[in-house]
Amino acid sequence: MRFFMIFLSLILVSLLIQAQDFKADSVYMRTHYDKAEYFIPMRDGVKLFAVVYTPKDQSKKYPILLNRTCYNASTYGDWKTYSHPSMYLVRDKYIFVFQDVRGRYMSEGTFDNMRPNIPGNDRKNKTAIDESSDTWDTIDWLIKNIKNNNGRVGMYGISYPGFFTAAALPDAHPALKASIPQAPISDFFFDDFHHMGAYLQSYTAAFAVFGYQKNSSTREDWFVNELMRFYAQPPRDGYEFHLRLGPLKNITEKYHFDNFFWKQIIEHPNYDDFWQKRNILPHLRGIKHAVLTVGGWFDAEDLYGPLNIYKTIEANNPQARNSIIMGPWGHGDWARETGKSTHNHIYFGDSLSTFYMRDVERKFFAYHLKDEGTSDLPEALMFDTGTKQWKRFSTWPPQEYKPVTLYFAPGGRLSVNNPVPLDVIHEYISDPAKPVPYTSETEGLTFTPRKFMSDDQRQASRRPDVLVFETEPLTEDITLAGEIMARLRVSITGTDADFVVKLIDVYPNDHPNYDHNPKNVVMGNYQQLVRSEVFRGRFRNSFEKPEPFVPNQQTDVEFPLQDILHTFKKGHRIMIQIHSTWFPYIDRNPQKYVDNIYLANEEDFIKSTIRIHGASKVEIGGHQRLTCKLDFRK
Ligand code: PG9
Repeated sequence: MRFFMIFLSLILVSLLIQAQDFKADSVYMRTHYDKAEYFIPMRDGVKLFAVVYTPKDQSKKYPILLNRTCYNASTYGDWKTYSHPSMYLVRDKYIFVFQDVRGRYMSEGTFDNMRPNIPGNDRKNKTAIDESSDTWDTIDWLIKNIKNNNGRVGMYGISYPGFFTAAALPDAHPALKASIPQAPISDFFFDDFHHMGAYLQSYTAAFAVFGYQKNSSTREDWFVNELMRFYAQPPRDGYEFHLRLGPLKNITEKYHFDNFFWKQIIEHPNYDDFWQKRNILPHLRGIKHAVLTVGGWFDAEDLYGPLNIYKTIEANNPQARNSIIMGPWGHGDWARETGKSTHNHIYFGDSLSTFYMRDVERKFFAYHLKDEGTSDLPEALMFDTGTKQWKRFSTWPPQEYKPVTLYFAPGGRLSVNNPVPLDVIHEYISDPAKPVPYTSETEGLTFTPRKFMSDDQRQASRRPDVLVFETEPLTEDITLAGEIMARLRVSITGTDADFVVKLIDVYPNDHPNYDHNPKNVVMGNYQQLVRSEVFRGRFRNSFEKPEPFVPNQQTDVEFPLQDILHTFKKGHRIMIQIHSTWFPYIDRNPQKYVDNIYLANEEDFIKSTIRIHGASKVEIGGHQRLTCKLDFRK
């Protein structure tokens, strides 16, 4: 008992120290830095607002760390947001600059979501602007006007600020020496608002933040009233709320009738020029400085972005020092330490966010911006979400593990590397009136979905409209690492359909529960989601030119799921689930082809029998990139 009391008091003391540290850190910023505000002129005359924190100790020169944001620079540095820098950077001393991007909060100009990049060689008009030019002009001004800087600049940002960090890479200012795009958005047709052409209905409330131009410079959120259309009396059951809402056109009539971004979404239901020119991937060329891309394996908002930004830079910029770190994190979790590192019900280890902030990010900037320390960062520092260990790779996708192909055998058996007869058929009836829930729990109205990425899938596997295939308990560990490609051979009785493919780790019956979970979260036989993706079947031949299905005609539907690094341990089972609704994470496909689902009517929503034929498979891993007909990840 005495030992227990000592142990308990040690825990309490460490928690108190952590809390004191955090409070001390906040006081530290205020006592060790001077704060100033500037309006920085861009090449077209528009002025962008920036908050600058400069170390009081002027005995030496410091690099500048720039964070460009659409989320109100005035609130950064006061520790209300996790997008500000870690305390390791604050104590190491930098000149911190937080800037409202064009059209947001205190900055002048008009906001444009994922503003299209104008390639440098196309920039005939010297006052033409984009996020790259705004960053170039900002850096140039800072270097010339902020005293005591050492002439080097680093950039970082999480999520949309991660996009602004990535968008600064093309035609970068020569003073930009180190960039850390974190959960960066790369393309809104594959990140955030859409996944493979399907709309994320779970994002519907978020449009309020991005769909209204402000009338004047402000430090306050000007879109609160529009946000309150959803949150004045927040629905406690998001599934019920969205189901009662009916077709997407009711969102336009009831909520977003004056939202410019929603209008753009519904006027561009396909991957047309509006979306293609907002894709930053094709512009990630000519990069000469160090880039570290950060992502979370369970990031429900931006997972496509970090993986494809890293791979595109790797493919197009042999001379760039380009690396990636992927941890067992949800969106932005690496920037806030919670002690135990968990994602929803799953425990992955302790202080993994501190490891990132202290041993990765801090060292990266110190090395590239201050010539301090060493850069022992590997090409890819990836967390195995099965063994719960960090692994270092010289390439990603890695070459250390054998690729695996999974086939769907009769009786719900998942066949590993053994094809099944082509005449095998599995089928289910998909009913948009009773869509498959995307969470095992009742979740209120989300701003964006998060917890489900490692959630228990037992509630889905027990439904008749979900196909389930699983192996016998594994006789040895098997590591699946790298890319994933679903290659389905389907036929449907309707004329359109979505396809959801999930890779799941089925725990053994005797797996212990985790003490951070409520008692009702039983980890025995837990079906942990490892990776999942939806594909809107109309885009199977082209994201720009959708096509209806011919009823009952066998058709190929191929699409990538995002990468993984997961060891399925001995005694666990590998499971694949396939279904056609995933609600309200994803909007319901009417399953009767209509030109624009955002305009569909109630009567367009029909039941459909979905058949998955024997030629279907899921390919996982291997060093070679897995390609398919739609090579949109340029
Ligand atoms: N990528 C995240 C997001 C973008 C747009 C809507 C909602 C979320 C983010 O910037 O947090």
